[in-house]
Amino acid sequence: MRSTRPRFLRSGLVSALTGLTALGALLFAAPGAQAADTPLRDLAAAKGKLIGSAVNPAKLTGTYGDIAGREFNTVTPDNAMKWESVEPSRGTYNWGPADQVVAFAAAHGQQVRGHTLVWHSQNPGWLANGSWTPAQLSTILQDHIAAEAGRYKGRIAAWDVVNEPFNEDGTYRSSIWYNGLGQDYIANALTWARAADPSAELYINDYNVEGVNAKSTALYNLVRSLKQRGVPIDGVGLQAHLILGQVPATLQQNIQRFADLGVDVAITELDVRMQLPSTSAKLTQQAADYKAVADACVAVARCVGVTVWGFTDSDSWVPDVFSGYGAATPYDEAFAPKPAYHAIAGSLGGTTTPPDPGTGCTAAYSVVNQWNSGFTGQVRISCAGAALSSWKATWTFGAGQTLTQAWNADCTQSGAAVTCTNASYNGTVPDGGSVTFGFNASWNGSNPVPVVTLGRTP
Ligand code: G2I
Repeated sequence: MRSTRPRFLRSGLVSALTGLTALGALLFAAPGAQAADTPLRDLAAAKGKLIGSAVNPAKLTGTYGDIAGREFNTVTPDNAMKWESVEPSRGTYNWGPADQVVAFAAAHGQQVRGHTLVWHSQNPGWLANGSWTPAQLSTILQDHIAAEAGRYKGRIAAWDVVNEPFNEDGTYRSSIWYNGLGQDYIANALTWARAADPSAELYINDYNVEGVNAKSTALYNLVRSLKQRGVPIDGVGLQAHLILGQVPATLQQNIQRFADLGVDVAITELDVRMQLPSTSAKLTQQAADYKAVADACVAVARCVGVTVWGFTDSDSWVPDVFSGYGAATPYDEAFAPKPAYHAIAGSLGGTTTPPDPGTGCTAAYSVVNQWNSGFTGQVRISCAGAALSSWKATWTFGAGQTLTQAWNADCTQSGAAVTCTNASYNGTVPDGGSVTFGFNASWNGSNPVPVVTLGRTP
């Protein structure tokens, strides 16, 4: 079985524990300090999953670069590896931006998802407007794949070799490739990609194939037939450009049926767009949608992970294309994590994020340090869309844990039930901001993460 999973460049679990210990020490030294949440990549790696984002190489500095490097264990160049970017005129290659993404990934111990070798869109004018015999077109395609996949040989974990080959009804999309070469352009592209980079996982990637429908069934039938013919195909990419509240009910079933064909599945371009302006209710629904997608991937062993198509609302294709829609990503335009971010973290097991329609805020619980008899916990309350005042966070310890000390909140425990109310100085969680409190507790045997419920004190 080919799989991207053994290729982690650092052990997520080990780095997560190392990071947690460091955070724990920080808290002991300065109990009032705000500690960061466990990065998504460490949570994902502990589950053997990938968590990624499309990235724009021109932006990989400052806060954008910090988040891209810290939170994700795979990156996909958003446009830099597309044909018009790398070969704007015939035989003249511009590798600069693509090289930047590959170098960034190497520096941050990340995989790269290559995107994309064969597509109907974003082709250079010389190619799209040329008139080619089938033999010429075939040579052009083979040369392009050999050049690009060859350049990055051994450095790309997975290639979206073929992008968006189907129409909504499951027929083949009319394109320069299908019209000129027939449906076997797909098999040939996969075969040439394997020859150029034998270690890369080879994918077909498409949108509106997340649930069981005519288009995903056409993709399913294609993959089955490619496998039967011995054509190299290792995975399918479900892009998942979704609309608020519309995660297909058959998502997990669909992932599973591809897995049962003997290929991997990746969620490759997740975003959840909403009609603007965003409200706390919409952000709560969006968090539930992100969680549903991540949960479906976590539930199927051959689902290798989830990549979001841009991690911040300031870097999303959505507002440019869907007028009046936006706010589709897990971070807002000012790089503050939204409820969707905490929902992904919750799905990956690190924190819990009950949607709280009453407050529009989320509470993220995490264990930031743990030793043989005790642990340090942290709860971060984040609000987006509305502020929260006079807050109360409650949970039930599931395995006999007992609070010994708390800071930045007044906490009491009665039996297994813990109630923490704000301290005098942090009773307001601003819209778009967060408040963090911490505690020490004892544990014995196991230390499961509880679900935190948010409320207001009377
Ligand atoms: O359309 C969303 C995605 C659907 N699946 C395939 C992905 O490759 C695709 O990504 C988007 C990029 O995120 C956009 O950034 O593909 C678009 C093109 O189809 C990209 O937009 C284009 C703009 O339309 C151009 O005006 C611009 O010059 O990006 C170009 C480069 O910045």
